[in-house]
Amino acid sequence: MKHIPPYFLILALTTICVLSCNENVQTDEVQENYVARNYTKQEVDIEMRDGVKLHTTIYSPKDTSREYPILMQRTPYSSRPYGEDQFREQIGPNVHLMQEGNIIVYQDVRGRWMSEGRYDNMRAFIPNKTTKDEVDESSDTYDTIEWLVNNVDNNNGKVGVWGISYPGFYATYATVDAHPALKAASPQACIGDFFFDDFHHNGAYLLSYFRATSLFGTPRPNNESPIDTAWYTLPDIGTEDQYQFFLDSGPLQNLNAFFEYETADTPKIRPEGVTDDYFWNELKEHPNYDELWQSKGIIQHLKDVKSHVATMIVGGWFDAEDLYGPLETYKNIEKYNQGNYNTMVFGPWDHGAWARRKGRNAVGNYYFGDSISEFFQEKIETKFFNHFLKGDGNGETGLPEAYVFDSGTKKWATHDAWPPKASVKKTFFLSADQKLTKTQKDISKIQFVSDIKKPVPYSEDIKTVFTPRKYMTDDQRFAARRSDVLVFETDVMEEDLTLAGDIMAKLNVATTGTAADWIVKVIDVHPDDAETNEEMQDHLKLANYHLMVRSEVMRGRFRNSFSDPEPFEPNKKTVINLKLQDVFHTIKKGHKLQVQVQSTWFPLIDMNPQTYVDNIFKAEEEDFKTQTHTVFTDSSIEFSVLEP
Ligand code: PG9
Repeated sequence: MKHIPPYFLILALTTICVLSCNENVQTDEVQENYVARNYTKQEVDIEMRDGVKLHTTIYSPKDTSREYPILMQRTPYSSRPYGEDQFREQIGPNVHLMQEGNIIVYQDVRGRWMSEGRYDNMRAFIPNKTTKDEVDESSDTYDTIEWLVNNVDNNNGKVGVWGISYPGFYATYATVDAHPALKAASPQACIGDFFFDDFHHNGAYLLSYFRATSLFGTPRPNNESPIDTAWYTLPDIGTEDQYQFFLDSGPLQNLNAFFEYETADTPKIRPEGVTDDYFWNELKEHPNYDELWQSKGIIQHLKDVKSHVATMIVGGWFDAEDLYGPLETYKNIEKYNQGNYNTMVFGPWDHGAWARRKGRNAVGNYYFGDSISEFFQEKIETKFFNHFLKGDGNGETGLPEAYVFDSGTKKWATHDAWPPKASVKKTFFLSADQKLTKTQKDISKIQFVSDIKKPVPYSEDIKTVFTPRKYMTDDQRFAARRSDVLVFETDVMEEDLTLAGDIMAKLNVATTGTAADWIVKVIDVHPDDAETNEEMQDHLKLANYHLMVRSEVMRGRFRNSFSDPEPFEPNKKTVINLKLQDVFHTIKKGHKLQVQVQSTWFPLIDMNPQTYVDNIFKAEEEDFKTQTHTVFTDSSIEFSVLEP
């Protein structure tokens, strides 16, 4: 064999190794059939303490020469594909954790898909259980982990859980009365409470979630029996023009027909024999924050998370679905469990975008940078799980308390607390000349007609969606030019202003009616020389782009209590305190800070009749009235500002 200089030999051997053992080379992309070629799959029905069996899929590395931790996701969205010869293209929280080798587990939660039992949408936690029949998602997780660590080959006795959105809610739930083998939990965009996440925002119903309602509200045909194909149908409103459809459909009760379930003589779109109440009924029969909704929230149960469970809460600053959940989950674990390893990561993402690998990270029209999700997956998420599941788990991860992306400067920052300890409250006043000023000018008032026949669209680009997402960074110039949207704007910023933390709108308002919604939007007005990016819709330019940074609604009846609503007294000056979820955004020098105030936001949320009725889901056509609203200029907005 011809003498080959050693360095060529090394190069050749290295090349051969990379080509032949590329299975274990950390790569950004997933090779075809990677899972099938590197993992075995088994499906088991694990018996819970009450005898109900939950369908559980276990992917184990084919390399049995070493032990692995277990990474589990519990989901209402199915652990399919079903069948031990059917494999997902990718498994686990990210491609790195898949390629390194972990035992990856997916479980259909109680009452969903192939698991037995009765589903309960956001099942309430049962504290201090005393019998085997008292079961919830905490006990189901505990029993599942107990079975896994005692029955799955090659596991190292350590378990991590992760999940995005509803699976994120189950990941949070796992930390309550946690199994001792649970060492790491990453609830991501985790639902905290359906009265403040997803279906409601401060009591206003998200009409834009209309189609998603049946996903959770339709019990399986035989309820308790497993099923491996979707049994629900999403209501078909027959048009892409969701604004016009819901404007024409009038009061919410006109939508009941979409949710009438099967009876002997009126077969509708529901499976035969469905008799249970379901989610639409819960929504329309419980318009206030009553025992039903209160019992379903998980945030209240985060006062005793055991210190053996490290938590990393992940969210997106532009997540339209679950912002309350991850922020309140992080803050409450931090508040009540001082000694725990509890951190947060918030990036410039919409719902779950951090789990996707798209190179360019943008939300709707707005571009934030390249490979931000990839950075999170490789340098943050993988490091977190490996430390606590494969490493010494002493908490020295090298990761900060808060890894947060400034959506204004488009740069990551780290803080040892969230909100940052250096954040201070800065108040801006809404003045009659529609300026946003640091000092309060004369107390006067601004009025506008809130026309129920011409509600303010929530976007210029309203499509019939499963849930709305892209609007969170939409340009707000279309709204600014309407007479029923009040605009308050600073002069051009002479220096950067970094907003870091929550925002409190302290409005003084009145209405000629007896009910009203109040919406506040915080906007970063770009200069005329801002350069447009490729994600921008054709009719838009980044020059003068009114980037919505945060928005929120307060259904006025709940201004003093979410459980005990009350009407407005016509024409009486009334206080509305509206908290907007945290932001981390620098209004850069040369930009302007703008606040918009309006009373309709359609059909993101349902139309307020503007006449007080006990239950808007049962309001009649004649209850809906155009009214004149007033904002007094002693109203103010309190920002959390990070001083340079
Ligand atoms: N939180 C998200 C969601 C819940 C309910 C309806 C639609 C979406 C999610 O689980 O993705």
